[in-house]
Amino acid sequence: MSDRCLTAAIKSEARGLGFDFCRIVGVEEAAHADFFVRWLGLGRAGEMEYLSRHADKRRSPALLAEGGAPFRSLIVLGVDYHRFDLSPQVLADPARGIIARYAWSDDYHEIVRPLLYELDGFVRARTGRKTLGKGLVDTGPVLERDWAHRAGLGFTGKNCCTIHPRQGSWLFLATLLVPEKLTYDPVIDVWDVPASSVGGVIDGLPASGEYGRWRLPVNGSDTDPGPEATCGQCTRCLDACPTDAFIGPFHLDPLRCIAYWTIEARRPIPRQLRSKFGNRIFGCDICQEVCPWNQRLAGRTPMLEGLRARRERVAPPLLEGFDPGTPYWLEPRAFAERWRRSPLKRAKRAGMLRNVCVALGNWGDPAAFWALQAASADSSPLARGHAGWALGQLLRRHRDGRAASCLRALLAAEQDTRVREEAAVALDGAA
Ligand code: B12
Repeated sequence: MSDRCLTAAIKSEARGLGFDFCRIVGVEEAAHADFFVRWLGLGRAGEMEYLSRHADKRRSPALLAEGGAPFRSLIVLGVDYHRFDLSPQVLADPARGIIARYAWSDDYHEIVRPLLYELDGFVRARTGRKTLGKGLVDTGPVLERDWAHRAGLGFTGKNCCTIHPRQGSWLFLATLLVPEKLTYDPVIDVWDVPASSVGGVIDGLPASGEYGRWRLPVNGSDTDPGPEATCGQCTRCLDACPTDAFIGPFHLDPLRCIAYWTIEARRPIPRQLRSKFGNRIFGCDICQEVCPWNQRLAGRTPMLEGLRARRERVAPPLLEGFDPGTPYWLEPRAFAERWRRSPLKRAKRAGMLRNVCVALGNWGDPAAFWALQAASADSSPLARGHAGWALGQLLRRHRDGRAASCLRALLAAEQDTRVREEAAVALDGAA
């Protein structure tokens, strides 16, 4: 089979397996490997220690071949996960906890990874290769957005996200490395975006008629992508971030990012950030929700069954998980059952209870008292500490005597120094 036929067969198979996008590039050095090293050096990875491993492989994915022939081709795949948008009323309802879109379905890692190996099996069946390719979806040392950009699957926006000019940025990325030489997609430095796909004039972006040929900052520098950057002068994502997590375009500091704290971090959320989290209890989509490239999308049904949004995972009422009938924030078994196959499992029950306490504190309604009282007696010090903070919010706003007694009781009985400190600060702050 010629390179060209094999490439066409792979793309058609990828589509058949449920991938929305498939572009192929030759393996070379990652374009922003140096930026990544500097980013790590600034301590941006926080608790995500896995990011500092295998620096050489992250720079040169060819090195990921273990024993077999070196990888020559990188197949970049995209799965569209845009289902529907939440109404502004739901988004702003402080009594609900908003979950990031990517987590509305079952865990994409578990669904997409086997498909990568199915795709690899398809290639092996045609080439007779005995060794395995390497399939990665968020799971290995590959700068996935760099490769998506390089392969022309989308461009990197100022919010760091890979944006497809027709589908927006609600995309999962995945890569499959194989030793076969394939026919590579041309590097795109001029996108052909039909003016009709852009709904009217958007502030800071060129008028729709100007979209026909819109240059990518393929050779732009880290700090100055130049006037031809695909985000134009638009800075909505940078401006909308409630925690000011963007140091500048293309540069996020996770230690200020709601997604980092609510998904990855096991430590307490810094007190000065908590009030800015609003009702986001797992991940955050704000820098994508405001992006003009995401404003003109129609919802769609996923090709992959497992990636269907499950309504009960979108914006659950904050108090639901404390109800004796559905105590999923309080009881490990109820948590495991309610969030089976969900990406929320990554934060673990204690991490989720921490996040929910922050949202309850931000809601600040006296109705949250009994839930916070239960959380203040939880087995996890992380949860107890954040319950203390949230009780402090009730006390501060409503002079809620129940909150004050609960905090005093917590302070009297607590052994953990951090939790004691939270309770003391909460009582002090309200004094
Ligand atoms: C660690 C990680 C995080 C961290 C750090 C994110 C970050 N921006 O660094 C945290 C926990 C905060 C996070 C959050 C989210 N993540 Co995340 N995350 C990752 C992971 C595992 C590694 C990313 C990484 O290496 N970060 C280090 C920084 C330096 O790299 P980067 O953000 O990719 O930035 C690139 C650009 O800034 C570029 N760059 C720098 N300067 C310049 C200049 C120019 C001109 C250009 C063009 C590019 C450029 O270089 C970098 C390398 O490519 C990837 C999977 C993977 N293996 O790549 C998923 C991944 C990036 N995450 C993903 C998702 C979905 C999210 C969230 C939307 C989840 C949510 N709703 O809460 C948010 C989005 C936050 C954001 N705006 O980035 C998707 C993104 C898909 C997409 N369309 O872009 C990925 C690819 C996972 C996947 N397989 O689908 N994530």
